[in-house]
Amino acid sequence: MLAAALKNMQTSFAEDGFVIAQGFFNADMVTEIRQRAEQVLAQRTQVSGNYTNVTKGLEKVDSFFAELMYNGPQVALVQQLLGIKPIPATTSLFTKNNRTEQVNPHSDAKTGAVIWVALDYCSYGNGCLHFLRGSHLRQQEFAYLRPDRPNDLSDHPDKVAAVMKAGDMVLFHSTTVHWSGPNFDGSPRRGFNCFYTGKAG
Ligand SMILES: O=C(O)CCC(=O)C(=O)O
Repeated sequence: MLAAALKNMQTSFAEDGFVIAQGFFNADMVTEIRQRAEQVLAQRTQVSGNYTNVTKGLEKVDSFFAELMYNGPQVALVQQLLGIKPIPATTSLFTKNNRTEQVNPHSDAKTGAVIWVALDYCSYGNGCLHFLRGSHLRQQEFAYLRPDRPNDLSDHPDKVAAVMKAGDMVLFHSTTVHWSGPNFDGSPRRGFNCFYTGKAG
């Protein structure tokens, strides 16, 4: 990556709390992630908490995901944005097949970063991710948010809809507030994430 492009990404990540790397994964890689993740989903016997659309721990079922989380091309970029070595934690698949599947505004953890890869075209119509720009710098203000509790931030002035094509990757601080709405149009909306903590232990 060109030094200027990296610098821009670092600035967005530091100031906004998230940044999108367009076309980070090529079509073959997207197909492989999709196929392998769908296989894990097909074998799944339990749902994750309240969520029918979240499949956690893909790396425990298919070592492809462990390899990707530990050694994928995103790891170096996460390190360059975070400024410290990311510690891999877990991977998940997020589907969104019906209007009731939403993830309410929340942040993921107090340290580290997350990458979320679009496996389909994701827009407002099928429930793309939304971010609250700069919220990673205002943690106290948003500490009340929980993913399983509705809180409508759709009119918040700092809201950004992350419209993404398959293969685009968004990187965000674990403290950045994000959510995803319902799938209104019923088109596939799959996302794969890797969660990295900022420190060991
Ligand atoms: O894909 C989604 O709908 C939610 C993703 C999310 O909350 C996350 O990656 O932490």
